[in-house]
Parts: sequence; structure tokens; C-alpha cells
Amino acid sequence: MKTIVLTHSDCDGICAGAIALSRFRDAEIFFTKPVSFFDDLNACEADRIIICDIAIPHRDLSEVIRLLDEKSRHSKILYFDHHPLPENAEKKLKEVLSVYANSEGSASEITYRYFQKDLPKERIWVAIYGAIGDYEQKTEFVQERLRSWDVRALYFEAGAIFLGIKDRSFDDYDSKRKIVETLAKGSNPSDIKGLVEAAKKVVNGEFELYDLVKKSAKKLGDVGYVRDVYSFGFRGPSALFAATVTGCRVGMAFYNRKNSLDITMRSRDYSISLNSLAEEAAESVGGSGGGLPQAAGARIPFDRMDEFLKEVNRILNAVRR
Ligand SMILES: [Mn+2]
Repeated sequence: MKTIVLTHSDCDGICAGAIALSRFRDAEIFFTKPVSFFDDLNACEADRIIICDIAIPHRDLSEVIRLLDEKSRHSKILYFDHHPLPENAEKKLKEVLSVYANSEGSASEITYRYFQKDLPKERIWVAIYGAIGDYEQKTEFVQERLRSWDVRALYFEAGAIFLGIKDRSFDDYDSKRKIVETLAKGSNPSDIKGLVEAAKKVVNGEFELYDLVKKSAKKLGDVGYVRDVYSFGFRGPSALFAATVTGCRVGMAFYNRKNSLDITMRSRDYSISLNSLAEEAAESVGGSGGGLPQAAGARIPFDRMDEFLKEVNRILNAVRR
């Protein structure tokens, strides 16, 4: 029985993929991302297709669901994710797929929970690395399991993955596939040649980034922000540092695109749902936004940055504790 795993190439996706590969040792691992998911799924010919950590863009939703429906006639499809979908889409997917698991927590946790009875006990480590990579280690399931192990060692190993893959030497899919295979056979991330060194390089870059953000961050109301700060691939941290150095609850990093501004958003206050904030504020200035409650993004027209910042502050004030 041929199995294909389609997963995201970030830390959570790598770990979720490794958990699926632990379960089905002959599976082929393919990486994909929301924008290319339709085509990548379309190209999949297998008896079993396992999809992990892919946020289906809402604008392609009906097309993707149609394709999943069609594919599910010849393949058993198992779907594990943590990016919320509209209720009617969920209902349809539950009907057509063999497994549709989408809930809170990381995709790694969700994938692990489904397969755990068939996995070695130590594979929970991989679920924990994935959870840490996506800031999703606070779930009851992960917290309870963290108490059984040396958390500090697990953070070190998780860091080797999520930092290491930001370095150019692990940027390609072949290198990431190697990480998936190493984890699936029960070895540690730090066993992968060059990964810890890559993580160290990236961490140095992150401290340099902090210095840059400290020098250039501005503030409007409760939002600290930077615009076009070279971020060493660390958009999330630049947004977060912008909040930190300005003493604001929300931080943003703006990047010029051809006809728009790309915005990465982070918050130091976890009671704020950043994805709703991003969506509402961006839509009010003719853009779009979304993501996860603690890590969101938006894209807005080039000349609406000030209005966007004002709108974010207006919403933040309205929900102030
Ligand atoms: Mn994820």
C-alpha cells in the first residue's frame, strides 16, 4: 500500500510528517504549502495520502474540497491540521475524508494523538518539538507529557530544528526530508550533521536583529512596528521585538511588496486574538489578514499603513481588559 505524506516544511510540519512516517515507514514525504497545495495534492497518486499542517486558503476552499472529494474515491485521505476552517467546510471534509482531525494545539500533537497507540512511547518528543516550534506547547496534552521528561533537553532539541531550518544549509526540501527521516527512526535532531551549527548561526542573526529593531522601532498607540528592517528570515521575532522595545502589546513588521505591504504580527499579550485583529483591521483598509491567535499576518494596499495602524489601535482599545 503506497502512502504519501504531504506536509508543511516548518518545524511543526516536519515533526507531524515524522510522526506519520514513524507510523508508515515506507511512506514518501513531500512538502507543500497553502498556495501550492492544490497542485501538489492533484499530483499525488497513492493508496493513502496523509496531509499535515496545511492551512487551506479560504479563497481556494471550494476547489480544494472538490479535489479532496475526488481523490478520496481512490485514496484513503487522513487530514491533520490546526488552522480553523468554516463550519460547512469542516462538515463536508468529515464526510469525504477517512480522517479529518482539526483542533487546537499543533499539527504535530494532533497527528501524534491519532497515531500514538501504534508508535514508540518516545515519539512524543517529536510531537513536543513540533508544538514548541508553533508556540503550541501550552495545551493540556503537551503540558501533561512534558512533566515526564527533561523539558530543557527537549527545548534544546526543538531549537535545533526550528532555528536550524532557518539557515540556508537546511532551507531545501531534501535537507528537511532528512530531518523527517532522522526523527521518524527515533534519533535526535542534534544528531543531524550540521543542524546544531546552523541553529547557532541563526541565533546569532536573531540577536543582531534585536539590535536593529531596538534602533529603528516606532510606536503608535499600543503597536510597536518596524518597516523594512532586514530580518534574517525572522519576521516573527522582528514583529515581537518591535512590541518589546516599545513597551507595546502588539508588534508588527512591515515589508514593501510590489503593490502592497506585507505585515507580520505578534503580541506579548496572549489574550489578544491576533488573527481576528489582522483580518478585521486589514479588511477595513481594503486588504486581507489572518493566521493563528498568537501569530498572524496581513497584506494591505501600499498607502494605507497609517489607517491600518489606527484601526488596529481602535480594535485593541475596544477589547482592552
Ligand atoms: Mn503548524
